[in-house]
Amino acid sequence: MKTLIVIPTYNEKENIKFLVSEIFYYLPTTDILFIDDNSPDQSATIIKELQKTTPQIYLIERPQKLGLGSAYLRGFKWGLERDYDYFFEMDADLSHNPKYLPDFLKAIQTNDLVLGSRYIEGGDIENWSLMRRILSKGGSLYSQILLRLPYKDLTGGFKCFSSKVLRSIDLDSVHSEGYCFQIELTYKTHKQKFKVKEIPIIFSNRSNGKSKISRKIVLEAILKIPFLPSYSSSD
Ligand SMILES: Nc1nc2c(ncn2[C@@H]2O[C@H](COP(=O)(O)OP(=O)(O)OP(=O)(O)O)[C@@H](O)[C@H]2O)c(=O)[nH]1
Ligand SMILES: [Mg+2]
Repeated sequence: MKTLIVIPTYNEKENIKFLVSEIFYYLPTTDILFIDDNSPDQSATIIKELQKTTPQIYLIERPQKLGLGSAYLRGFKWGLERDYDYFFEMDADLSHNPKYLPDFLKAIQTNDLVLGSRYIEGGDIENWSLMRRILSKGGSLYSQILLRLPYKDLTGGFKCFSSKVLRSIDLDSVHSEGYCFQIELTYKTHKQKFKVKEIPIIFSNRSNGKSKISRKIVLEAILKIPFLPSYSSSD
């Protein structure tokens, strides 16, 4: 059972070392693939330093900030070529606590996609502003209604896919980035009748580094979500 944790990074140098040590504490046999977009803070240098002693760490470097969605797609394709069985999506900012990794791995044995959920019993958010809560919860509700999806947390980015899902989704047809990317992938998985399960996670606000969420990402989600059913009709 080969697992790959795909982690996009942009200016995460304060978080990488601790994140990696926590991941290996909870999932010692996993591989990690970082996709770094030429972070000005030299995050890639820290990753390369870790690679010297840890062969399970991989790095793809892209020339400029190209967005979270395309970073994940690049990582998934890399992993599919190397026959990984399970693919995690995870942020580098420690908002996604590695202690949940074993819960995901257990749940994925009987499901095809596992979503880390802040909005089911046992899930929660620590230290988020009211505005961020409204955006995230509002985005989930908006998508739940428009796309008729039965899942409570659609904007989250702590997920585990089985390889068969990623092989059957046409990854080249996915063109969205932030929130919309997360919603689109879950929507496409659901449409193909794969088994999706939410497990509770407590999400903590980043303590180091800056958020990359922008007005553009929010706008993308608002504008594109109503049209996802027509974009996805040929899948
Ligand atoms: N490679 C790459 N990584 C990115 C890009 N944008 C964001 N990231 C990374 O994607 C992850 C999520 O980004 P965040 O800034 O934490 O966004 P967020 O989690 O929606 O926002 P916060 O909750 O405020 O942290 C982090 O690991 C970022 O470093 C990008 O354009 N390219
Ligand atoms: Mg974050």
